[in-house]
Formats: sequence, structure tokens, C-alpha cells
Amino acid sequence: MPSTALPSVQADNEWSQLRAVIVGRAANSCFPSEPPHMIKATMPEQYHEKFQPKSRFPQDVLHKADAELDQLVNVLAQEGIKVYRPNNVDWYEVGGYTGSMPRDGLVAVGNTIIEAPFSWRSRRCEVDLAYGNILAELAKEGPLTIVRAPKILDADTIYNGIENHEKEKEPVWAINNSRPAFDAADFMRFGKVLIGQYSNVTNHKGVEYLRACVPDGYTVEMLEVDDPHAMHIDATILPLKRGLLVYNPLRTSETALRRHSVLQDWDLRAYPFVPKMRDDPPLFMTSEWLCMNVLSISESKVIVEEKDVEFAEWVKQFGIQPIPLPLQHVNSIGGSFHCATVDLVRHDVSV
Ligand code: ABU
Repeated sequence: MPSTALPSVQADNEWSQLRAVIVGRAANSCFPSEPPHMIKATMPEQYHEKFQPKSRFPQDVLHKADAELDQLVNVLAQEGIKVYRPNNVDWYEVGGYTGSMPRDGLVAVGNTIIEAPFSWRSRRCEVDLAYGNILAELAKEGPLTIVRAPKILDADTIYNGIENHEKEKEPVWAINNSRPAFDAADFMRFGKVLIGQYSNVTNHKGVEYLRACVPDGYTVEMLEVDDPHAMHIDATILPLKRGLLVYNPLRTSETALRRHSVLQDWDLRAYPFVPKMRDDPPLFMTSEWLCMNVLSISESKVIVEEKDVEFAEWVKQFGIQPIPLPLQHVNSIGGSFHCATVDLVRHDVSV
């Protein structure tokens, strides 16, 4: 008798009906301890001095962030979506960053889930510690391929020659190309095509490595992005539904997007407003463009941050219902709804 059970991982776009998802946890998150040149390249200038080794985010921000994530879980469950939660980890003890940004470390491509070979030293154990239990559960629930990142056994070389050159010449990116590195949030899925960006955490070897990991029939293309601070593509492009993409016109252009044949006949919309930077709670780690960092739960429903009223009103013209929820304290420690989740199963996958 053929099984009617859902596959535990089956997703290759950002918009079709969501069935299963990981939602992160904020407790014990710390400012990531990375070299000053990386912080300078990727973080808002006014908060650079906060990025010291063993430095916790404010406790009240973390408590409120976890309450926001719990509320998100309840709303997703009410929509009939299966939710997986990470382990509680003491990031202070292990010298890590967070369990609230699973999008950076994992990406589902069809029936395969791929772990990012992080460039950041502070994130090297993140997937094992926070999401290891989920990967084991997914493997029990159904056949899937899990691609774990290569372990770095010797000294890491990713910053060699970059840290020391900081004073002489601004590096193009904050990492070199000595080993594969990418963050999964530097890629968006459009069916059989993934579109990504090179960034301060994603290098050429990382992209070649990802190309080798995706299942047969999938390809990885790189978007031309004009952003020296680039780190994660999910506040630069947003495929809202099949055929409709919103982009940040300060970072990319319609010309660059049209070079990708999968987008040839899409409606490409520059977001017409300039979002405002929020400082209460502070956006320690992101730009003001987080309003684009939404989670689509279907082609007609999208979860948006409740303060991003302008964005919520704007998407209604496309027949999309915004679901406003609070996430400002999660925003404060690194991202919004897209960053804080990993979609595992979406209906209507092009496999
Ligand atoms: N991690 C998402 C943030 C991207 C941005 O601020 O542009």
C-alpha cells in the first residue's frame, strides 16, 4: 500500500503552501565573536563595539524575542503547519551566537537538506547543537538526504591575509576563498533554480560546493548585487509568489534580475519606499530593509512584522493577505521571519 505520509523534507521554493517548518529559539544568544574586520564589513556601525567575545544580548530582548517566536509557533500551528523547535543551547558557554536564525545554517532543496559550511568561527557548532535533534527526527520520519558540512579539522584559513590587510586596503569581502563557505540565507529557491549572492560570508568555493550538493536537476545561479556589506540575500530579493518578485533597488536592479531565465517573465517590483531604521529595540545586526524578510505561508498569505505597516499595505495590491505579528526583539538579534525559520515541506514542489 503506498504511503500517504508527508515527506519530512520537500521544498524548493519560497512561496507555495507551507506544511512543515523550523522556528528558532533566542534564549542565551550572544553577540557573535568574529574579527573586527568582519564586524565592520557586516554590522551597523553604531553597534560595532558591542561585538566583544562572550558578550550577551540584553536579557529582556531575549525574553521578548522568545515570546515572539512562541507566538509565531502558535499561529503556524493554527494554520495546520507542523513546527519543529531547536534544542536549548547555552551559547555563552560554547562561544556561539544563536539558535534563532536557522535560515542561515540549513536549506531544503527538494528532498535534501543541506547544512551551510559557515564562514564564522562562532557558528561552526550551531547546526549540531541546535538542530541536530531535528535532523535526526526528520531522518526517522521519512527518506531524505542530509548533507552535513565538512568538518574543519586543522586551523581555519578563511580569514588568513584578510584581517592583516584591513589597515592597508579595504578587502572586497571579509573572507578569502581558501575553503568553501556559505550561509544558506545567501540563496533563494525558485523551483529547479537557486539564485544567490556572493557576500562577506559566501565565497566562490562555497558556491561550487553548494552546486555539488544540490540534487540532480537543480542549478545555482549568482545574482549581481551592489552591496559591500552583503550578508544574506533575504532583504534584497523576495519572491512573494510564483511570478512576482520584490527587490531592494539600492542593492540590485531589474536588469540584473532579468539575466536569470527563470525570472524572464516575472513581474519584478522595486520596493518603492525606503524603510526606517528602528532603534528600540536596536537593530544590532541588520539593516532597515528587514521589512522584506517575510515568511510566505502560501501564495496569498505572508507573515510580516507588525510595525512594517507600509509594507503590509503595499503587498495587498497583489492579492496577498499580510498577517502582522510582533518580531522586533528577534529583529534586534539578527533577522525577521525568513531568517528565524526554515521551511521543510511546501506543497507543489517541482521535482
Ligand atoms: N539576515 C538578514 C539581514 C539582511 C539585511 O539586513 O540586509
